[in-house]
Amino acid sequence: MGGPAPLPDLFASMLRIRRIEEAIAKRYPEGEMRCPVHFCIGQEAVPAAICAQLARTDRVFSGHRSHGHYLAKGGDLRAMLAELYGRETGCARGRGGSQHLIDLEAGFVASAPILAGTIPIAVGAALSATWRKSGSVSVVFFGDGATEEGAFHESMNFAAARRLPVLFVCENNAYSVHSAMEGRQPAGRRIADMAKAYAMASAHADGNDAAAVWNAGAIALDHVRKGNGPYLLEFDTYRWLEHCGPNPDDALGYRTPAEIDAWRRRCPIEKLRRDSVPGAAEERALEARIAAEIDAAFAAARAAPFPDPRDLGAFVHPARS
Ligand SMILES: Cc1ncc(C[n+]2csc(CCOP(=O)(O)OP(=O)(O)O)c2C)c(N)n1
Repeated sequence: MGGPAPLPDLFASMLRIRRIEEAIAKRYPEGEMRCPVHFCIGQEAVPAAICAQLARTDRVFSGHRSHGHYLAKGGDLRAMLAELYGRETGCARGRGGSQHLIDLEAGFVASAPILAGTIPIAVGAALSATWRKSGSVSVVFFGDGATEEGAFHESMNFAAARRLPVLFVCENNAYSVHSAMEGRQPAGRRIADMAKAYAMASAHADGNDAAAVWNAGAIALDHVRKGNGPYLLEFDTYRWLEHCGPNPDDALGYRTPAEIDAWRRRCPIEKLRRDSVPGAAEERALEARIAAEIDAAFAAARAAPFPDPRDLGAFVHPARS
């Protein structure tokens, strides 16, 4: 791995995530997906360009906004959609919904909506990787809001003290639900700079520029893989839709129309399209492939059985006999 960013592959990965989420958003009002859904439309460059540099055996963790991370790490689309539809064939057997994606074969270990909840779990997985000498790294994705949880700081401290192979990836979209960064944190503070408090390496880059994300990720992963300890990456990006749900929320007033417009013009997919990655004919073929994959996955999910109500207590703790 390493080398220059494979822009056509990153474009394909970002476009696939975008089209899958658009299809979910379109069908969500039908009321058949009964779980809350947090979309990452507008934020696709970070999952695509970081996960493209990971081995299958590297382990990824995420939070409530996890579709992009799951898909970019190679998670099974059919199992993800079946999960959103609450079906037995879902990746969490229909018990978890959008916020509890998992695909162990793909190395996507967990997503969970308790803010910052998977950060210490990723650190624990890295500790176990060092004990087992497996050589795998833990990568955990989270938002700016999660950095305001104590678990984030405890995890950073422990990972740094033990020089664990963890890549912390903060997708800073400047909002925690409807609260802007300005109202939550001191002016001018960079999340990446917080790593200094733990003597940890860090960097900050444009999260809507796939090549910039790739390059920052390559440096960070090289550092982690060489046993130099953890690394914190902060990427600026922007959520296009409402915090939770399939609609724009431009009318709510917590974000200005000028800000929303400016970020829409910084679409990570458009950026590569402007740079002619890929050509128009290739893009048409790619769109057709993605559309066919999405149609088949929705059809399979909607045809799949629901879990047997008698199994309601299975797979939860404590298990019912
Ligand atoms: C411990 C905890 N506190 C509060 C919440 C409610 N909550 C869900 S998402 C969220 C904001 C998340 O913001 P951020 O981490 O920046 O991620 P983003 O939604 O912007 O991707 C909050 C406060 C929660 N899920 N868990």
